[in-house]
Order: sequence, then C-alpha cells, then structure tokens
Amino acid sequence: MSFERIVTHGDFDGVVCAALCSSIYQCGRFVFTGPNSITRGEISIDTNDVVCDLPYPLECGLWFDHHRGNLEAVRLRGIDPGTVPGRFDERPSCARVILDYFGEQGEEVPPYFNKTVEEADVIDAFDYRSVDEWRRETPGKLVDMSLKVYFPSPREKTKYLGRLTGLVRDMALGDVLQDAEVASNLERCRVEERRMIEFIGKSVTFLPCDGKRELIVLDFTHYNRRPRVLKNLAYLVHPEALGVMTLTPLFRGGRKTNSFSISMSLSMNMTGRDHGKDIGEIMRLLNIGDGHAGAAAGTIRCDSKDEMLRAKKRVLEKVWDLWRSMPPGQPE
Ligand SMILES: [Mn+2]
Repeated sequence: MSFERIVTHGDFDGVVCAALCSSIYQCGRFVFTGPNSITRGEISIDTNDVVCDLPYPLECGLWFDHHRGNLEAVRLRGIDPGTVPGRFDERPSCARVILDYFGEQGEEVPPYFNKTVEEADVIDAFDYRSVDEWRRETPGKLVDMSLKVYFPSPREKTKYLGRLTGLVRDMALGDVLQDAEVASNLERCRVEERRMIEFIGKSVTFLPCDGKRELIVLDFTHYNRRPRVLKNLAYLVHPEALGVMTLTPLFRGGRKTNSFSISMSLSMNMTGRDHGKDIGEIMRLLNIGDGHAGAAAGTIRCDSKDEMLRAKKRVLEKVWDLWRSMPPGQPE
C-alpha cells in the first residue's frame, strides 16, 4: 500500500504513529494537527492519507486511533466502525494500536520501535504512580520535552516535528537525543521549566480553609496574558499537596475577558490510592464542566470584573466543600 501523507496529532504519540506508518508505507510527508481542525473540517483529507491519533475525518485511506470518544463519534454518524479501513483499539497509545496492527499484518518494523512504543504508552496515558516516577528521565520523556518547547510560530513547530518524526523512524530514542537540534530544544525546555517553577513558586496559594495544604491554587486571573505554565510543576514546589487547581482568564480575539476557566487535577501521588476524590464529578455538580476523576476543567462566564471576583470566591468555596466531602464521612 502507498499513501501520500500521514496526518497525525502534534504530540509525542502522534510523532511515533507517523514514524511507524512512514517506516512501513514509505511516506515522508507529515501533517501535524489537533483534534479540532479535523472535527471542523479545516484540513482536506482523502483516501491517499493515513490519519493517526485524531478524530475520523469524512474519508481517509487508513484511520488509527485509541480515543473512545472518537469511536462514539463515528457510530453517531451512522458509520459502522468495522467498515473503516485501519484500526481502532482502546490502548494506552495510538502507536500501540498501529504496532499491533502491523504485527497482525505481518509487516515488520525495526526492533527499536518496541521500546519507543512502550514509552508512548506511558507518556500518552500519563501513567505515573508518583511525582518521582513522573520526573524520572527516560529517552522518551526527554524527546517529548523537546517538542513541548516554545516555538516562535506554528511553522517552526511543524518543521521540527517533521524532522523529529524522521529521526524517531530511523533510530532508537536514545540516539534521537544525540541530534543537535533535539538536544538544543531540550536544553531550551529545561531553561523554560526552571523559569516556570520559579513563577509557580511565587504564584502558589492555598484556600484559607485549607489548613493542611491539600489543594494548590494557581490564580492567574489578574494577568493580561496567558502564562505558559505546566501546572504539574507545582508539585515540585509542594510535593505533599494532593491536587492542583488553576484559574485562567479566557481570551477572545487575543483580548482578555472577564470569564475564566478552572482546571484541576490530582497529584500523581494519589494514583492507585483509594482516595474517593472525583474531580470530574466536582465540575459536573457545579455544572461548569466535565472530565475524568483525575483531571477535569470548567468555564465560568462573567460580564464584569466585579461579577468575576464574586463568582471566583463562590466557586472556590464550592469546590473546596465538594473536595472535602469526597469520600463521604471524613472528619472535619
Ligand atoms: Mn494518543
């Protein structure tokens, strides 16, 4: 089989997917994008394209994916997923879906792909049981870091991802790290990370009622620009915290509005523990958003600054009450 382009997600899993497909289908043209541009039909895709780790477009040559919601969307459109060429499977990474598919088809990829896909499984599923495990450096995590660095334009990012995909196709991840551009992006990312940790250290607050410092609050609503912050870095400042919550203003046409979003997640130290907390349920009960037990987000619309300040106070109190009520029967 031959294809003209590989359309894939612009993250680590997407890069590994494209590398796998490129290795078998001898195709070196890559398009990196996000799920929304597919759903909105912003990219024209036809049967000459392989689509990986993204929603199913109107048509394509092969579709590989592992997001359950995308499978449901296919069914909702009245399409029998069994008739779509390619493979859907609920695996930790889409790269795993593709590697399995090739195995069954008798297509052989170089052996270093086994380790590469193992890393994609962990990175894409965020499968860490502790903050230490999350921080432990592996070749895959370092390559992943290198692609999360700030790029001056989407074009620069696409260029880097395309080159990186070729490297991931041709060698083991440890060797990919020896590449000068990868190494320099990684170094830039480390510098950015140190700055973020410093910034987070200055921004961390806890609610007045949170005497045990369970929930880190990062309130960025007074900033006029969206700060570039990885909220999980807050656990390096407060490793004992159980969760982190960020409040970020919403922007429209590049301008800050009075509306804001809340995103919340549990510490990796809570993974596998019987803690009874469900962040998605908190968002649903407040009727502001949705998500999983471990991570969720919501949006609060406000017309004036005054309204925003009042809504913020009210929502924070409610979040705290619900957080404390999970699981039921806890001492105050
Ligand atoms: Mn994925």
